[in-house]
Amino acid sequence: MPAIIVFNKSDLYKQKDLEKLEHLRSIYEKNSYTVLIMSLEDLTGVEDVRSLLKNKTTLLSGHSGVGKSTFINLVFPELSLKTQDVSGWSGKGLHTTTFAEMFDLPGGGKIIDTPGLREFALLDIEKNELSHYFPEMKALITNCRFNNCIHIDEPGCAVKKSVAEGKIAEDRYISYLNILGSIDENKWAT
Ligand SMILES: Nc1nc2c(ncn2[C@@H]2O[C@H](COP(=O)(O)OP(=O)(O)O)[C@@H](O)[C@H]2O)c(=O)[nH]1
Ligand SMILES: [Mg+2]
Ligand SMILES: [Zn+2]
Repeated sequence: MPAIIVFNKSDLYKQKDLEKLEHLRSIYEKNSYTVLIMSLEDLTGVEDVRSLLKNKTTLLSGHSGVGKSTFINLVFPELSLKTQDVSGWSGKGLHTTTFAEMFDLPGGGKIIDTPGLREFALLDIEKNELSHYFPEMKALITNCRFNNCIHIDEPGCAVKKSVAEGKIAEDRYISYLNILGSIDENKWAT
C-alpha cells in the first residue's frame, strides 16, 4: 500500500516553514515516498493530488484540521449526496461520525475520509518486524548480525551504523524508536 505525503495549506507557510518542508521533503523523497505540496485556499497543487485518486481506493489520514474533508468537498462537490458510512462494516449505526466514511468517486475509485487522529496504534506488528516498514531500514536488515535485530543496542547492527554515518536520517530513526516504544510500552517507555 503506497503512502503519499501531502503538505496542505502552503498558502500559510513562512520562510521557516518552507525550510522545514524542504528538510522533510528530502528525507521522504530519498526513501521513495511521493511528496506533494498543496493549498486548498489558493488552489495550487490540487490537481496533482486529485489525479492520484482515479481507480484507486485512497484513505486520507492526518491530524484533525489539516483539510481532509475540505479536499474531498472541493474536488468532488457532487459527492455529498452519495455518502456511504464505513462504520456499517463494524455493525455500528449509519451516522456515526467518529469513524471513517467512504465515497465512490465519479470517475472510478473510492476515497475514505477519516476523523482526526490523536495517535496511531499498530495492530499485529511485532517489534522485530517494524523495520520492514521503513524502506531504508528494510534494505539493510540482512546486514545486521542477528536476524531478529530490533536495531537498539545489538552488536553488529547495520541500521544503527547507517544512522551514525548519516545515511539513514536521524529523524526517521527517532520515529522508528517512538513507534517501537508504542508496541511495547513497558519496556521502551522513557
Ligand atoms: N489557509 C488554508 N486553510 C485551509 C486549507 N485547507 C483547509 N483549510 C481550512 O482548515 C480547516 C479544517 O479543514 P477540514 O477539512 O475540516 O480538516 P479535516 O479535519 O482534516 O477534515 C477549515 O477551516 C478549512 O477551511 C488551505 O489549504 N489553506
Ligand atoms: Mg474532516
Ligand atoms: Zn540491526
